[in-house]
Amino acid sequence: MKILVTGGAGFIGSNFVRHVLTAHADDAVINFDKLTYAGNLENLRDVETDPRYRFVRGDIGDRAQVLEAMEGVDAVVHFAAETHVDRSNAGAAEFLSTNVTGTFTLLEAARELKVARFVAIGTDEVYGSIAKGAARELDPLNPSNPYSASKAAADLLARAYWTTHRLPVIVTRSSNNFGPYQYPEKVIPLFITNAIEDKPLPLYGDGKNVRDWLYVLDNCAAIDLVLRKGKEGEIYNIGGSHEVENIVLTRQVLHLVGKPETLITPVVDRPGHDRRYALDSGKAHGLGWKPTHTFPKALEATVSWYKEHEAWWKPIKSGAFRTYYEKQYQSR
Ligand code: NAD
Ligand code: TDX
Repeated sequence: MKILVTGGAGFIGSNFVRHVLTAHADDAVINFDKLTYAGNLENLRDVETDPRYRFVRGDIGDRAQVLEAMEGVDAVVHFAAETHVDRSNAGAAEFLSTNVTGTFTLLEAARELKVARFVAIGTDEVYGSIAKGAARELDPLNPSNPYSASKAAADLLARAYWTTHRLPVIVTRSSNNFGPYQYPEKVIPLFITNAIEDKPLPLYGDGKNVRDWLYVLDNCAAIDLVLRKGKEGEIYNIGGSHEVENIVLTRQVLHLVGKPETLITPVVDRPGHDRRYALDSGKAHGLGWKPTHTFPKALEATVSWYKEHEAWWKPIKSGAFRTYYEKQYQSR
């Protein structure tokens, strides 16, 4: 299978590219990525000489670039997005252009080229905050922030291309991922790297917001299965089934890094901060997928990875990046 992966230089995308090249000897991957602040070719240094892999720098909103890259592929797996909630709260323009218009451009191109499979990577955030129970695929969408609203728009647009045009679209909605190569603005890599550097861990609000954590390699396995065995026009929730309060997670990170809890620093809450996400992943389980990594072991492996890969994250955390979270920290 020849697969066009959008956003393959980002966190989940790069793990997915590596997964496909490792698991499927006959597959080829084109990684189409704009290389925004979140895209990093270091994430795939180990595969860049593989003859089955090709990188194309391009913008999913650019029709000509998209058509050229998509020509002749069997499937599209679409990860490319603006992904950080705090950034979307500060300014949402890029979220709308990439997540909504960019997805539209890809869907149009896939329709024109009659691509046989289009997997649109969505998120549990589209369901909004869930006080009790777990979201199922056909539950109403209720996004709270500009990021999740833009993802909901993309998700609905992708589904409309199935309903109206019979473009063979499948949507996955996963819970919070963690693991190697995650940009250190997201809570787990931010807290691990801050702890390593003896810097404060800025915990939003009362620290009792709950996220359902999924190891990135388990998500890659699920997406791969959906790509090959999923049913056209369907949505699949992909949850880790491991809910943790942020304060508990923060203590676990500090324990694994070997740093004191005095580094925990309460800061003002994120506006519109969703209290809890939870997914019912029964449908994906029915397809034959289950997470194979336990949360404690996966978190330990992730901490070790960041300890061993300072050369990857230290350059990212220098310069302009620092001002972003320190601004929040100072405003408490
Ligand atoms: P990321 O921010 O690490 O990477 C995004 C990638 O997309 C980067 O390589 C970036 O350069 C690229 N990109 C951005 N705009 C582009 C454009 N206009 N054209 C081409 N490439 C562009 O993201 P991630 O955390 O790996 O998330 C990947 C996908 O999974 C996203 O669609 C996100 O909404 C979804 N998702 C993420 C999580 C999570 O916990 N990280 C959970 C659920 C869903
Ligand atoms: O400094 C922080 N302090 C803090 O308390 C940061 C960055 C986060 N948090 C809290 C907010 C959330 O309750 O930690 C939790 C996780 O925050 P993020 O890592 O920003 O993730 P979240 O907002 O849950 O969104 C993530 O999961 C769904 C991804 O960024 C999205 O791309 C994905 O769709």
